[in-house]
Amino acid sequence: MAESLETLREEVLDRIARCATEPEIEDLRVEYLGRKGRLTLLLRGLKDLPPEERPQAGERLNQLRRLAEEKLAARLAQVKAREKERILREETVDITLPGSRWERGRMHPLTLVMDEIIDVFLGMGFEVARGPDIEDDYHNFEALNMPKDHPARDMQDTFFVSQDRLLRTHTSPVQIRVMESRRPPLQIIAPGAVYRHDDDATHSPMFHQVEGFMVDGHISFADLKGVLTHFIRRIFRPETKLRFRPSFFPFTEPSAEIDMQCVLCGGEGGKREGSACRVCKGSGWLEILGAGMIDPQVFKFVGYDPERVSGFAFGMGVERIAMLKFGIEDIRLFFQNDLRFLRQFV
Ligand code: 2NM
Repeated sequence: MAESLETLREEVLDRIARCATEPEIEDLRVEYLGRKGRLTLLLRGLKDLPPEERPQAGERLNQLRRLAEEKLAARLAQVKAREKERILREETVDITLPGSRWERGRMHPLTLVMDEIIDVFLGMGFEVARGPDIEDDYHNFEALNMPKDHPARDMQDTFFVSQDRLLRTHTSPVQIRVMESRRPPLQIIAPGAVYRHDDDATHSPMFHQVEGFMVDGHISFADLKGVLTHFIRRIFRPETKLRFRPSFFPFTEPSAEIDMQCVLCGGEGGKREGSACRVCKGSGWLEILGAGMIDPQVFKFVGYDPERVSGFAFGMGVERIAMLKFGIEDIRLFFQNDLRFLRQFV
């Protein structure tokens, strides 16, 4: 007994000393000191010894048990302390390292131009109105004096969502909705995305318009000219000249297309010098706006008396203005999200 206890003592101390992790220590504790542990069983087996041997054997077993408990606790503390040191050593943060840069984003060129356009009209007392991208036939066509069989409907290559629902082909339906719900005097612009089945270097199936109108008792074509001339001269050069050409829209009468002097050649055209201007193809003029006096039929649709009110309306493509302002030749660049393109605008 004495000899085997000595062997056991050496074995326990040796195994404790070789424990390197908390789970190993716990396993060892269970193996020797648990309910069915080897030392526990030996203590329980004391009763089988001759009575005269029990006190001494009991004393020695208890000593060994206390020793094992002490050594396990000491080893546990040591392993924990080492682990803490390792964490402190390996998981330190070097606060003197340079930080990682935050990429600074930029405004999209269309957003820049859109905001600029809106600002000029806010400066003239216009309000901004918005409406749904998905419209019904009535607001997109019917109330704008384009009945089902109207040839002007063919001019629009419409994306239909269902029989009666479509992606708006212009923002004019916003103006209809404003006039339906409010009375003159009104000065409103409707900026937003519009959709047409069209896709090449100057046409995108989704693009942006700003349309607007002014309605009151005595609004004239002179008001139209004044507002749009001021607008163009704020967006482009202050001396820019405009040209009003007769045109046709179903929702305005009379209607006009408005040209401005070319942003590149300033109206020179360059034909006489032998090479036509790249931007205006030598004419000296660029088509930039459509406009007109709101047709009495449109007023009837929204419940206004055409005898008592008059107004003008206009529309423009934001991409076209941005392309002229920045000298961009392909509309698709706006939507490809190539950072080399997007980074060029402040
Ligand atoms: C244009 C050209 C001419 C226009 C008309 C209306 C409305 F709803 F008031 F009748 N909104 N926008 C209009 C008129 C739009 O875009 C080239």
